Amino acid sequence: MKIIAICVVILGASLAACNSNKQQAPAAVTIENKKDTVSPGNDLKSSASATIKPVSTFPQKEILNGYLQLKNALANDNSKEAATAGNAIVSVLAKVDTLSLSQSQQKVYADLQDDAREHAEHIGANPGKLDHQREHFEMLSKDVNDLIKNFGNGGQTLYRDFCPMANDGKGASWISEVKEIKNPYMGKKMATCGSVKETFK
Ligand SMILES: [Cu+2]
Repeated sequence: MKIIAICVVILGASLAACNSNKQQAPAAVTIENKKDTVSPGNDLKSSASATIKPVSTFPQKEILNGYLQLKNALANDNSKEAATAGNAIVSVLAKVDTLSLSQSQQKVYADLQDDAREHAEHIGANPGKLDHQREHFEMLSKDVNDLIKNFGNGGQTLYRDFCPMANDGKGASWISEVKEIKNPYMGKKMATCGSVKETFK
């Protein structure tokens, strides 16, 4: 009981001191979280395995929803809907609260957030240009793959598909929520080109 009470006090204090004490607030919260979930004495090893667990405050499901909407729009050759989904991803990325993430997750997210946002922005800004959108989608898909490996699959089974013909014959991956191949790079003209390479359960 006492620990919980202290925890609440620290959390309250850090919220109140949000502006003046940005550096210390997240550290205090992190320490309390570790006390609750990890036995004392465990260090890097335990926090590394903990990063696989989804973070409730990270909008992973919303990011994935936007991405899958984009993927399906491209598979249907619907450039306008792809742009809408790209803009939706930009909005979700903008509201990620990085201070709520563990240190290792902050690092992962810091490495890809600018890149992912840029690709989503270009997709959003180019309705009518499917080829251009698909170029950015190829790079955004790599970021989403990294996000899944670090923040989980958002509670749904996902597949990493690969088409050797995409990306000018260099091959390209995408993430799908269905096992059936619906190729977002080739669109309707070659919808079933590709195969499942990895499953995220
Ligand atoms: Cu562009």
